[in-house]
Amino acid sequence: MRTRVTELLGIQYPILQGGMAWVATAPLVAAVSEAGGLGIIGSGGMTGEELREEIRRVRSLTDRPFGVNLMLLSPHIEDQVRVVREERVPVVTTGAGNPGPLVEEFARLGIILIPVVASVALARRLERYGVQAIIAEGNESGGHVGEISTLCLVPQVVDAVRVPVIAAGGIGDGRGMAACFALGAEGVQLGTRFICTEECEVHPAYKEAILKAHDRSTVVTGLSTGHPVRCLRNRLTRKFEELEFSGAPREVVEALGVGKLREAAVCGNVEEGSVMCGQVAGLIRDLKPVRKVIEDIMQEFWATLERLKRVGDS
Ligand code: TUI
Repeated sequence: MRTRVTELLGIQYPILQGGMAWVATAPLVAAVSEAGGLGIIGSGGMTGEELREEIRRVRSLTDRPFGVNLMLLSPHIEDQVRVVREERVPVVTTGAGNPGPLVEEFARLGIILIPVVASVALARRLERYGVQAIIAEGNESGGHVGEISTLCLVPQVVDAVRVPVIAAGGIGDGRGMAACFALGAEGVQLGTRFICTEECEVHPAYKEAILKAHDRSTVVTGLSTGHPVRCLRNRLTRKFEELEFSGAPREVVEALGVGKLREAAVCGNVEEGSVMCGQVAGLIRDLKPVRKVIEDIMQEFWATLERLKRVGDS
């Protein structure tokens, strides 16, 4: 399969694995790249030197292209940028902010920078800066979210820019991928689907919680802080709701979230921790190897296109 995304990244399938903090570590990243997609390290929560170790761990497992996601709100962002530069990581994705100041330097070093955006305005601005592709992420996604749904955001970004657009948010199978291609995307990024894989190192209780989830299991907390986060409804999110509805000051609401993703992802505390995942959790019913996830998505993608060709035939 060839799209501008497979050509740009040198990969077999236009499938990226979201760079999820505390979740997307070397075994998952390498497995996705080995299976023909693009694995991406989630650097949020890592120091610069921890990131360097993770990059080297990926390189010990695969020779294929891979990426690093830089969470722009990370307290270690400057060190992480230095490490990415020194290690000559082939691809960098960014989230939760505007990576404008990095574009020129990364281009000079041959590092492909693909920002995640949640609005048309930022997509336009970053194209002017010179990024080579854009990930348009809808509000269905897990973790830090924007306001616009994937169905509405992706075609608006596709119409606004000339660079290839990768769709993210709400994609869990080949039907979702086909839907995004119908909107004009040339690649997809999936996070939640890759959590429920054998290779993902997240705590087993985190995977179990996603497998048990249904369509209405996720909520967005932290809207009042300006940093909204989608995660599974649990004791922690009920505390967030109480605080936010009672009009607690921003710092108090923000303090409740500190360290909670690690609490769920590493310690497996899925009641008091933040189980970040997308609305697509309700669609994910099985835990399987990464290679099978990618094969099944591609098989269903082609079957969907065939089915659509026959729409209207009696
Ligand atoms: O970054 C994400 N998702 C994330 S990051 C994360 S780590 C975390 N850990 C603890 C608490 C909270 C978060 C978990 N999930 N997705 C990419 C994304 N970026 N979605 C939306 C945006 C975004 C939003 C606003 C990108 C740019 C933006 O622009 C603001 C500006 O400066 O114009």
